[in-house]
Amino acid sequence: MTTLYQPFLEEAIAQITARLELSDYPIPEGFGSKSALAGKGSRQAQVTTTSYAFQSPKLRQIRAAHVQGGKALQVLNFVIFPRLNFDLPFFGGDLVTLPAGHLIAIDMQPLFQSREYQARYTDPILPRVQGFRDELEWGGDFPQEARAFFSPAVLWTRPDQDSVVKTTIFEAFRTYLDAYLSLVEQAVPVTDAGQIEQIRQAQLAYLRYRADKDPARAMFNRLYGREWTEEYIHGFLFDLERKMAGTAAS
Ligand code: DBV
Repeated sequence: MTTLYQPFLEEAIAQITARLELSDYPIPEGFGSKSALAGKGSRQAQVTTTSYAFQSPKLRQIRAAHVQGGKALQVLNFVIFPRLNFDLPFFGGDLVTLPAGHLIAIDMQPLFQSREYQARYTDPILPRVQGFRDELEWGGDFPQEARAFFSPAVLWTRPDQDSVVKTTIFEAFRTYLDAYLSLVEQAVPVTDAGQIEQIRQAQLAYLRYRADKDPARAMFNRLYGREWTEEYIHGFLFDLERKMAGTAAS
């Protein structure tokens, strides 16, 4: 069975387990694992989406959605949402394999696009990841409105070969996450109320964008229906607004 991104998931869990004080993050009932049959006739295949979620003292939610549907449908979407009293970037990994090929986005997604923010959160990363950016071709068309949410260190590429995913992309993923966890280790809490409010607004803008534009929505709708999909997106994948409506999220 093809599970192209299983080693990525295992690498991520190994790194966060080794470097963070982890505890479980609740996954709503019915969203831990979901399966459906997709396709017709001899092409029919079971598609299973498995969810993973953790938290740590500085990170509000560390979560993964792993879609496994055979050779032509594999996805690992792995995102880290810092707590609102840290101005850390998000870690965003979108590793996607569809019949048309592979699509890879990995970045430390910034809260702010200022030069000062880049100096703290992009400049230390770039030297470690520039080799991968040079080696892998730019993935082309990129939603214009998404640009605000990416850093100058983004890796965006559409490799032709599985072997590139298993080698170079794997090394890149490992390196970005390792660099991100170093930023987390060094991060100190923000105490200024005005600054915390700016962080909150920036986190909400990111979250709303991702929930509204989730490129997986059509796929999930087809597989599991609309009701399940909207609940998965707003109740798990991008849950900050719900959590803020409940209690004071931090
Ligand atoms: N993307 C997600 C989640 C996914 C997921 C939660 C659980 O945010 C999968 C699954 N991404 C996914 C799939 C596709 C993409 C594409 C299935 C293919 C959609 C398709 O072709 O049908 C980065 N992901 C993409 C694309 C980009 C990203 C730019 C191409 C989109 C397009 O062609 O329109 N990651 C994505 C993104 C942001 C990010 C837009 C914005 C902040 O962090």
